[in-house]
Amino acid sequence: TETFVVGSKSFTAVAINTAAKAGQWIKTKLGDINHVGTKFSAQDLVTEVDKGSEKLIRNLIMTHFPNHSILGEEGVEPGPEASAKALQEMSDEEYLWIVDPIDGTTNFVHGFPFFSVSIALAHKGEVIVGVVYDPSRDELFVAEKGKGAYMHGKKTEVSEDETLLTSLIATGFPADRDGALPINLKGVQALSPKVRNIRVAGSAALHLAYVAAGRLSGFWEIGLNAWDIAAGALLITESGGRVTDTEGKPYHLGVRNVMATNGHIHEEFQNELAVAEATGFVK
Ligand code: 2AM
Ligand code: CA
Ligand code: CA
Ligand code: CA
Repeated sequence: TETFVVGSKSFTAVAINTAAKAGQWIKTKLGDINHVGTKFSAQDLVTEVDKGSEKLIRNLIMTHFPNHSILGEEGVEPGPEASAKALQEMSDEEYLWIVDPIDGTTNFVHGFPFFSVSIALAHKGEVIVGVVYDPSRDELFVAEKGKGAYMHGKKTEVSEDETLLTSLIATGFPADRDGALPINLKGVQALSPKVRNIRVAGSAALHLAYVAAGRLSGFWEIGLNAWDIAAGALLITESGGRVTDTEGKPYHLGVRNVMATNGHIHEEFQNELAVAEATGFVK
């Protein structure tokens, strides 16, 4: 339809080709990093590969859609305030590409093969295309608003788990800790006795793609940015799942505390997080 195609160039085709090209390039750089820098805290890492991947992605998108806007992690000053401001300034753009050039930089630096490239396209603030690419497994997840989500031509569907008891879920520990316990540890305390098990694998975008594909039944994380979530959120809703903030409010680009499930366990999941919040557990 007109929404997705300009001339002969489909938005989705450009998103797919760009994510695939960036991911394949990243993979050639694994184990070949000369310098690891830090951003907002000692645990907040960045490499020349993050920056190179973002450059490659920006160039490809700009070649095809020169009048579109691009919000990319490495084009924004580090820290939550700067990224919220950058999103706010750009969220009114008609077409906004939202890019995480490597989601899971810590894994990339350590050679732990769980990282991804995340590319979303928003039209007037609503995500219409989402692509998450995992170069280590050559798995590409793609969703178009209203048209479903796919992995290599096969429709993805969320899991059928009806309760936490049979659910494998995931979360992420934030980089900006500076010696403190991760903020979501009380959520881990509340949920861990209720679920089958919990994974903390290090790429929010890929965790979200796994919820879409039914490999995980739920995921939550505190303090993320638009580029971590936008593509994965569309993958999940187009696979039959549900994405909100941790208070159950509908997902939008400004959501930082995200909760995503197969839909069936959403309320139970949210109740346990609320219990954790109310009763405190670890501080
Ligand atoms: P990144 O690898 O692109 O930086 C891991 O829990 C998740 O948190 C990853 O998706 C990671 O994305 C993200 N992350 C890392 N540092 C962060 C920070 N300083 N603020 C918010 N999210 C961060
Ligand atoms: Ca980062
Ligand atoms: Ca990220
Ligand atoms: Ca990143």
